[in-house]
Amino acid sequence: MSALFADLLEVFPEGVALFRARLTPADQRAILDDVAFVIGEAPLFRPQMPTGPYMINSLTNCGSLGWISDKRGYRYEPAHPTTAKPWPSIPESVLTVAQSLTYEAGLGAFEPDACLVNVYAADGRLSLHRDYDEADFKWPIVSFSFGNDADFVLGGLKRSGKTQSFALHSGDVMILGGESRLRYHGVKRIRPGTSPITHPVLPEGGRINLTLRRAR
Ligand code: MD6
Ligand code: FE
Repeated sequence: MSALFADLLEVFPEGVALFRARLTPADQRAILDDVAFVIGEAPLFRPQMPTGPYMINSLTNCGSLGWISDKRGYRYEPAHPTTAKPWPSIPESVLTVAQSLTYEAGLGAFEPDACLVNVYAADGRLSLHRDYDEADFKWPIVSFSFGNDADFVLGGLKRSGKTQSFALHSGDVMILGGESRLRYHGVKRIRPGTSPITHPVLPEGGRINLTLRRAR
């Protein structure tokens, strides 16, 4: 690629689709209203990792299954770990966008049964990982970003693989599917003061990420 265009054209591996600014600020606020409802029904919590320390970000879930972690391991559960109530359902506002963009990306139909809500404070981050707790990796994962920019790292199929870094902005929707479903990835840092929107559920200087999955 010529040096002139290298900065303008974003090139990603097969199976990665990044829909920049797909959600307008009004779309983003409407989805965050639905996220506020989810958090009201299923309060945010900070899970303990099987290795001992607590996660840096707080999280909750919607859908028939929700991702949790404790000393017994990482897994999907049908109920909230402290209220013991079933997770609220996935809001239509995100479900319809996730389904149409998966189709648009050429990755077929998508029937998610789980949506992880990750809430980053200003100092939030997420270490390099791959999403490996789902039953069938043929299903993609669809990710929505809200609030401040995240410095996202996309790696290879091995932890030691080559990485590329780029920002995820509020309103971006990213899909990891196909050959890239099990790529390592993480969030290095959140960039304060970059959010184009405000909303009561967005922490000061922070960010919210939703990932829709098919767990079973
Ligand atoms: C985040 N995202 O953007 C973290 N996982 O805050 C993820 O961990 C992720 O963006 C699977 C697929 C897409 C993702
Ligand atoms: Fe992930």
